[in-house]
Amino acid sequence: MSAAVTLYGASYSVYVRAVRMALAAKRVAYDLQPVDIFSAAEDHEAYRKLHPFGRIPAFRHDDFVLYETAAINRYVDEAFSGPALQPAKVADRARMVQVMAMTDSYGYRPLVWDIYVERVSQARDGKPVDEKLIAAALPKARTYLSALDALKGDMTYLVSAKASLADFHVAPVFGYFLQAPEGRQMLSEFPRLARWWESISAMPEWSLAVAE
Ligand SMILES: N[C@@H](CCC(=O)N[C@@H](CS)C(=O)NCC(=O)O)C(=O)O
Repeated sequence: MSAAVTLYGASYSVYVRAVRMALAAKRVAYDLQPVDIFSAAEDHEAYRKLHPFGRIPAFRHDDFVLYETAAINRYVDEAFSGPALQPAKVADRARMVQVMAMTDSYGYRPLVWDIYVERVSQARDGKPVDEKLIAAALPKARTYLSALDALKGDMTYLVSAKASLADFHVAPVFGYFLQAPEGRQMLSEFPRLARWWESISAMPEWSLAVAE
């Protein structure tokens, strides 16, 4: 019998990983239905019925279909028992939403695409590396890390003393950024974020999220 919960996507995707972290934290069993959105060989026409914008992930719980990671993770937290993944205090919950939105708007592109993909993935595939793109992304990445560091302050996790959906949203972005030497160098400028990365990447949720 298939699980009531299906996550559509690929294990390499930062957004799929964010949802897998939440599902792991809530101990929800799920099927990971492979959708390799970047594969030209796959026909994604059927998938577009689930996600009209053709991004991953999409999510199904029985008959309920949802896309957009922030919405999926909020649903996962509220629909299933287990530890609360959103802070109890109104202000902390607002911070959580802020951190997730600023990661989407200002972090994902420079850290993952402009720095990790150019420096690590393109080089690994023997493709030309766009040094200008990397150089232009570095100040954007520093602004993002600086803002994240200021919001986190001395708390253990990004928006409260406990890991929340904000941490699960950001961790996969760091997971790629830190594979680039520029990412590791920049993190060393932010010791509080470096300690956060040590904590979050040691969580079983992280290992489960990146598993093939
Ligand atoms: N806003 C979407 C973003 C999802 C997204 O951009 N996923 C990437 C993979 S990490 C994707 O599907 N990219 C395919 C493309 O850009 O064509 C969400 O929150 O789920």
